[in-house]
Amino acid sequence: MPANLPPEYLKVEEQYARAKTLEERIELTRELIRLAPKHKGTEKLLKMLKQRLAKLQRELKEKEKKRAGKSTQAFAIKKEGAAQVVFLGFPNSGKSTLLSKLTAAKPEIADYPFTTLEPVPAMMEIDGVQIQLVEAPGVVEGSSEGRGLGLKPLSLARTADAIGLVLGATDDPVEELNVLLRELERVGIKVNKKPPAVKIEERSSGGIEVVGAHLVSGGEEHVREILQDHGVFNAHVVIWEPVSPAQLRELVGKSVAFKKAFVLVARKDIPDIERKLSALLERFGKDFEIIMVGEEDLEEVKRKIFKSLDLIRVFTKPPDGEPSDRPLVLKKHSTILDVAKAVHKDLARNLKYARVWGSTKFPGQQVSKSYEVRDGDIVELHA
Ligand SMILES: Nc1nc2c(ncn2[C@@H]2O[C@H](COP(=O)(O)OP(=O)(O)OP(=O)(O)O)[C@@H](O)[C@H]2O)c(=O)[nH]1
Ligand SMILES: [Mg+2]
Repeated sequence: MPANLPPEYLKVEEQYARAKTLEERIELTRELIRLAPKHKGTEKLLKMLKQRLAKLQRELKEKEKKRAGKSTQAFAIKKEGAAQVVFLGFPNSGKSTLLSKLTAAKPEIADYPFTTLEPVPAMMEIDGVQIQLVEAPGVVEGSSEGRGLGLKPLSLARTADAIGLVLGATDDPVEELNVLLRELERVGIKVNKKPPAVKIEERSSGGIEVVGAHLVSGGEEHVREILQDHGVFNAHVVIWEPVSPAQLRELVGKSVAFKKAFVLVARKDIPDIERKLSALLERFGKDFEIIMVGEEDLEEVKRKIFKSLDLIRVFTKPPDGEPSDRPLVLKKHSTILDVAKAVHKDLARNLKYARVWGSTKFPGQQVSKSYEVRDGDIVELHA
């Protein structure tokens, strides 16, 4: 090892030793190649680093190929209603019991693990909104590596709009949740974390266009290289906030997904429940909505599930007419223009203004297209 390596190099080398993901190792190896002094004494080192980079890139390709293959190991449930929520938990945690309380479904409930072997979809209605709940077959420690039913139950979490983590199979809810989160993490599902502020729109032609490339170290050229490494040659990329090249790789390679999640405590008759619940709240209360089933009435449970989806309901009304009793369901932070789009695209095109009852200062106040609507608003659109 040449003695005259600069301190920045040694720092990155340390980071490399601690790196967890292939994506991080690739980026740090590139960084080492860049930082290594270029002279006779470092030729061997550079050669080694380049070989390592090539090897890591091969491994990444292999991993992605495998992941694509694994999609055959996935359950798929067609989405219905305003959102799809998957119930994920250990076998015997009470998922089917919960589903039968919240919907009209009658899944088999029994006192042995893996009673449910196929996903069970069912519709839950709350305040005029239909939400699809899907019971996933049980997840166990090691599902991500093929134990139990393997990756199939976890695959449902990747496509759902939100995950309800059901606890109740063991006497230790904290440990139960830890295991579930670990299994999700291992298949690249990050819950209740903010995704990097990057939008990648693949196109059929036109090359790679990048807005905000200065927010990635290595700039536009590096962004292009990362996309091309993953077989993307035409895309419009917008970056709003600093993002590490490793994160960008994860996004482009679709090796991570960001999902909303909440916790459902399905059983309140475990020994020493009070103490265990407070431990759960202490450890996870900051990051997760923790819903106790049984303590509150079921309508309240449904309402909390709806709330954790970050959706809003808007009731449209014609001028001089009554508001519709079926709400439009939109994402939080939607605007008047989004409301119009949800009604009809022609209406969106010709929209001039709207009147709103609810979130505005005055009932029926006139607002512009960019006004952000709130849950429960009544909206009169004027074209
Ligand atoms: N004591 C108690 N038992 C419950 C409760 N909820 C469910 N059970 C029982 O726990 C067992 C498993 O319940 P299920 O609803 O079938 O659990 P599951 O999570 O769907 O199980 P799998 O489909 O096998 O993964 C059944 O015997 C239920 O009667 C509860 O709140 N308290
Ligand atoms: Mg079940």
